[in-house]
Amino acid sequence: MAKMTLYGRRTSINVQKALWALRELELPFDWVEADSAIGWPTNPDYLQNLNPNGRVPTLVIDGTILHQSNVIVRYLAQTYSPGKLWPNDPLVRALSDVWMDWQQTECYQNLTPVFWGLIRTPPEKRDLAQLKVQTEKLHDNFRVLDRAVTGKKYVTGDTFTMGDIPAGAALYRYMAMDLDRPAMPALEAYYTRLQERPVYRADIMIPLS
Ligand SMILES: N[C@@H](CCC(=O)N[C@@H](CS)C(=O)NCC(=O)O)C(=O)O
Repeated sequence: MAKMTLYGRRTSINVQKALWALRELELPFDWVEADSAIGWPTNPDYLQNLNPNGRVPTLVIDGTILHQSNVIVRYLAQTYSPGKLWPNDPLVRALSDVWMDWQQTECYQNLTPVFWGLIRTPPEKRDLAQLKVQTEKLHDNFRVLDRAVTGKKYVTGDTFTMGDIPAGAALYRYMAMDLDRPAMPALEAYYTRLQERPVYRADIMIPLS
């Protein structure tokens, strides 16, 4: 078994994806809490030796350094969960990838400003007009996911795969923020289904602020 060390902080959605994959697969790893232990993101050693982007997560595997949360999830799935988190059928795997990339592109570009605007900005400093526009776009993103999981248990069908990890992490944020969400029954059922997983409840569903 490779020696793995994850650098991150629990409140980061990108770290949560890596953490979810590691814990879902019950893999042993060392955890380095970025804020307290290494003074992220300004620590020169971290920038120099681990992640020149100054971001988390970083996963070190037997001395090899991986950045990019979705890459980390894919690596762990392929290495430790072939045929399960990593679908063997290339087309099903591509479908998992669709939802991983959806989270990181379509969804994230709206989730980030809404999350920062609502959760990390004090009420008196919020740009409400801008927030309203971005929130509408975010609802549209999740309408897309709602359609995708209609008639399905998970994003690719009946089986939980790596594609559910980024989408599920983003979904928690969407559901946990105080937003006037449109009714999306399939999305709500999917969210309930994800909550059957102990790791989701323990590591993803944590207080937002
Ligand atoms: N594309 C990267 C993005 C990583 C990222 O943006 N991480 C955030 C935390 S969620 C971060 O480190 N932010 C640093 C900053 O905001 O200064 C990934 O998926 O890992």
